[in-house]
Amino acid sequence: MTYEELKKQDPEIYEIIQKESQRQRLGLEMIPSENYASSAVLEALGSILTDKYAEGYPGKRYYGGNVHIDEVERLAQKRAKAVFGADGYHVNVQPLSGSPANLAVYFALLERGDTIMSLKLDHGGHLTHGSPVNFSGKNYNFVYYPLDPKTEMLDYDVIEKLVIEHKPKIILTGYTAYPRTIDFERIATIASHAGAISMADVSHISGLIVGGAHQSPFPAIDIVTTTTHKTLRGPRAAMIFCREKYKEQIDKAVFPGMQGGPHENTIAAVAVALAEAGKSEFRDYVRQIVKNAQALAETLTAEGLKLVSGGTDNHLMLIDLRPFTAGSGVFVDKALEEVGISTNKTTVPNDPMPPYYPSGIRLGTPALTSRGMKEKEMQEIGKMIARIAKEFGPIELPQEKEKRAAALKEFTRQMTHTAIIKEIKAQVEELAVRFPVPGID
Ligand code: DSN
Repeated sequence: MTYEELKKQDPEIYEIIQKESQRQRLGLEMIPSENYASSAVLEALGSILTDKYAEGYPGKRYYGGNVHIDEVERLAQKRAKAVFGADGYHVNVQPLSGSPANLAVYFALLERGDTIMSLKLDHGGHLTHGSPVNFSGKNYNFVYYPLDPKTEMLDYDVIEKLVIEHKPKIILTGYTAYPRTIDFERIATIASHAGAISMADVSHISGLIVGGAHQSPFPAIDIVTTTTHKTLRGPRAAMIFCREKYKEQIDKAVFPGMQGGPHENTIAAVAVALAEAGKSEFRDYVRQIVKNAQALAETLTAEGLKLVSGGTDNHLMLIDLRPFTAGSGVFVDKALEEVGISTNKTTVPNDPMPPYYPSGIRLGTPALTSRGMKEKEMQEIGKMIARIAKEFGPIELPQEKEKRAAALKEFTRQMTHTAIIKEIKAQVEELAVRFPVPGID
């Protein structure tokens, strides 16, 4: 995009976008939930469709002039069902993002106080999967299943036992920090034996599902939510697939239940991304994401780092820093940011530390794969990450909570001047500039 008019009209915002473009070019984006949308997706997102109000659904709007908007939304729905192979499902493409999509499902199908079963949050669940500080945890009775303490993977026998004990109305699968394959059919069978609704939040792996690199939740799971901006490479938005029998409840929960006017420019951009995901190149792309993740995981392990569950089957992995010391995720995350590698600090299963000062680092390969990087680059990057983790992972966080922020500030001040940071930052830039950033270059 050239931003010519923006440069003239609003140089301040233009300059910020230029600085962010440069940060993206010179750095390595390894937050597993981030990616680069194509120029075509960005053009649809920045189109005049943003000007239209369209409360309601195609064929039944509360505003006039929606003849073409209806075409956009119907096309997005048709493409969504086709690329996901979701025959027999209805899809709502209006949720503004992943959290409202999940909340709309609960609002549609549950009464306040009803029971939902989901994965423990420090084991990989999302904020909207029952965090006590989130709307979900405040309004519904979440009960949790754990990962197996030895394998750090799902144990379906334990899930089944807990479902029989707690009788949830919804069993939720699909996670925000789980590096292994999910057996959707097994979850659906457990749910159906218990008379529960099965729900999968596949936000992280939806691109892998479309590209055939992960088992599909269709036709086993009753309700499937997904964001559209992660492995799917669309704009920031979400969709809800549901069996036809839930269509009315889900649509009513999204509008008028939780949202007003849908963002039809975003829905158009979702449609463009879905068309891109339907191409054969997308299958190659997602397979490369997984190959890259495996190459990265192997390098990190060979360098002596511990990964949660010992590796990955998908696009992400979690470094467990507890073998160095618990709570050092915040230092390693800061040091990686300083060299230009964006990851995020995260809790690891049974983390003794809180989410802001956790013991792990979550990272993934979707964005780097979109830039065209392959296994060779993952090996180089893995060695850089391992050097940082080994250097800064052993730094101890103060026991006293009130001293932690100051310790992080002092760490940041000193770390930026160290030789290792300067050396790796130069290596990162040298590698990054060789690979164009989609949507920018
Ligand atoms: N924030 C997203 C993630 O990083 O996984 C989920 O909402």
